[in-house]
This record gives sequence, C-alpha cells and structure tokens, in this order.
Amino acid sequence: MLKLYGGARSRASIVQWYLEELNIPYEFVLLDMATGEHQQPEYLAINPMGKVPAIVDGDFQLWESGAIILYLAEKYGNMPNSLAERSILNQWVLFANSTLATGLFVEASRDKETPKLLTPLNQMLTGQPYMLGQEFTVVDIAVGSMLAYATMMLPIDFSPYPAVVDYIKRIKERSAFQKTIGKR
Ligand SMILES: N[C@@H](CCC(=O)N[C@@H](CS)C(=O)NCC(=O)O)C(=O)O
Repeated sequence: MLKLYGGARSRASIVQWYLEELNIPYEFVLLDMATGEHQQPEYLAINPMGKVPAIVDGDFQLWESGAIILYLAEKYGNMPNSLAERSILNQWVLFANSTLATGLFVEASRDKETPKLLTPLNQMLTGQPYMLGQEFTVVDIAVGSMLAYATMMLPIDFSPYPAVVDYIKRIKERSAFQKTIGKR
C-alpha cells in the first residue's frame, strides 16, 4: 500500500486530500516533527531534504508535494494525452507551489502581489467552477489548497475577488477536503 509521510499539520495534507479524492488506499505515516523524526536517517533515506510530504509507492520514493500530486494524477487520475494539455497542468501546479505560495505567504511582498495574482484568478473563475473549467482536476488540489490555507492562516481580504471566494467555498465543501486539510 502507498505510504504517505507527513507531520500533524503539514503540507502532507495536500497530498492526503488528493488521495482521498482519488479514493486510493494509503497508509499515513505520522512523523513526530517536534522531536525531529523527519531529520532521522530512516526518513532522510526517503527525502534527503528532511521535509514532508514524501510518498513510498512500492519501490518508488518521491518528495515535493507538487511532484507527488502530479505523479498521482498520472498514475491514478485522468491526465490528458496531449503534451500541451499536460503542460498546462504542470504550469498551474508549479504556479501554485511557487508564484502563488510565495506571493501570498511572504509577508514582505504580500500587499503588492495579492492583487496581481487574485485579479486574474478571479477573472478565470468567473463563470467556471474549477480552475480548468467544469472538471475538478489536480490543478484544483494545488491552487485550491494554497488559497484555502491562505484563508485559514493569513490576514488577506478576499472580498474584492468574489469568484475566488466562491471557489474556495466550493473547495472547502468537498468531503475529501473536509477529511484532510479541513480537519485542521
Ligand atoms: N515545497 C515543499 C515544502 C516542504 C516543506 O517545507 N515542508 C515542511 C512542513 S509543511 C517541513 O517539512 N518542514 C520541516 C523542516 O523544515 O524541518 C513541498 O511542497 O513539499
């Protein structure tokens, strides 16, 4: 069975959310990060960076949440066949974990970056329920988790972006989200 390594409150919840969405059996290996279990040789053999999440799927080991959800989409989800369409999925997952995460979570640049990022997202989400259109995809795991975390953790006023607000509400209503990130 696939093993997901994470801490009690960590980005492992993003991967766990997607595993629940895909209905994949998994074992959650809870590391005691307070005592540094993620820095012990046993875990460093899985992720030498000493960060969570990581997965072990049979003989295969993988870390970085974005890489893991793209792997799961590839293996169990519904990845498109064309290079162009797959690249768009990669684009959004990388955007979520780099540009969007940095823009929202780095306090020094938050005020400048938030309108630049949320205005186009609001435009995109006006008239479509999910990031790529009518279907929930791995992109919603990446972008949706980042936006949902932002509402839970950051003093950002989302009211100028009503389509983003509706989107986050839609994301938070999903039962797989409630079982994972929403449990925080
Ligand atoms: N970009 C990485 C970030 C991983 C990360 O920083 N994880 C945190 C927990 S949310 C961690 O393991 N921190 C432990 C440490 O830095 O010692 C990902 O998305 O997987």
